[in-house]
Amino acid sequence: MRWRLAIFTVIGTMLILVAAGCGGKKEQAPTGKKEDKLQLKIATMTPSNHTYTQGAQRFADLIKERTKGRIEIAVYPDGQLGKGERELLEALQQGTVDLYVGSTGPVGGFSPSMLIVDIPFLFRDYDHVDKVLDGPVGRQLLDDLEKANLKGLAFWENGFRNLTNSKKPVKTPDDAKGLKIRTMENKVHITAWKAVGVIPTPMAWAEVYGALQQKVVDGQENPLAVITTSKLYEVQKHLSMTQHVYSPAPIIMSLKKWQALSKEDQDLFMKTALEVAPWQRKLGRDNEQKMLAELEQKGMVIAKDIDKAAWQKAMQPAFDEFSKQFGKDKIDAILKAK
Ligand code: EAX
Repeated sequence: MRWRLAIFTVIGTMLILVAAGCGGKKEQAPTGKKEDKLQLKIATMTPSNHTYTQGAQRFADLIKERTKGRIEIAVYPDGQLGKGERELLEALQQGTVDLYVGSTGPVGGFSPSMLIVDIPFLFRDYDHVDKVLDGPVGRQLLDDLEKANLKGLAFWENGFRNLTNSKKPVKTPDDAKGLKIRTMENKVHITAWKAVGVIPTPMAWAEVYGALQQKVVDGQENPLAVITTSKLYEVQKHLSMTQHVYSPAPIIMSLKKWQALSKEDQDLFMKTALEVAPWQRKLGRDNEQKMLAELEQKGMVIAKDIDKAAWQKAMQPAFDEFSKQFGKDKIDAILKAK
């Protein structure tokens, strides 16, 4: 009898040990540890050789190098992930696209405070731009994006915007009266062009080349880097160097995706985006003369000696209306930035 009890005791003990052992082998859930690989997508509306996309590629290369390949960011230029910048920003909010580099034009529709940068003739020159956008005013505008489920990392550059058209030489605001000009989906731009006396036609960027080609609109306005790399010289004859608005180009991340990063990775993304900013801005600034020469060589007729004071006066109603909306203190903080 005793020996039976001993056998049952040994078997029971073994069964308990085996059960405990199996239970301990549960699959380990992913820990989100450093070694977990992460693949992200960054989108631009402009071609591979445009400064947005060159900056995006440099950002991606640095992140891959600094995380030893753990984080890989694929660059999608040319509107591959959306037909316009507004659609890309909506995709960031949903988390279907992770990062974006693009004009502030449509951003004001998501974060109203950003509209201030699109006020005509607000920025004097590049030195003034850098002082404002790399200072507290710029940082606040980027931080305000969080209310729209977007994470603003840094201000990169689109550039000073110039008017093009297919109809006639335009030097003064009166020359532009009656032209149908495509604008960004931005109420400051629309107000400014209405004040000049043109017919503003807001449109997503992907539709602009075709609209110019089919003469649905007579003209558009963009910095030289966009005019050259998007080959607008193929559908536009006249360039007027109005430089009427400075267009920043923030690099923005989906807030959802930002919050999923470790603090260490968040610091790396922010540091790298800020580090790429001067490098990306320099690409456009250093090549302005080269781009002008290219556009002339491609057959564009360029009005360079523009009376900017006349354009500033013509767009003053937009300046006045939006200065009131934003408040004199905010406008002065920009105008007086040292
Ligand atoms: O961001 O929509 C525009 O005119 C923008 O400047 C262009 O897509 C580059």
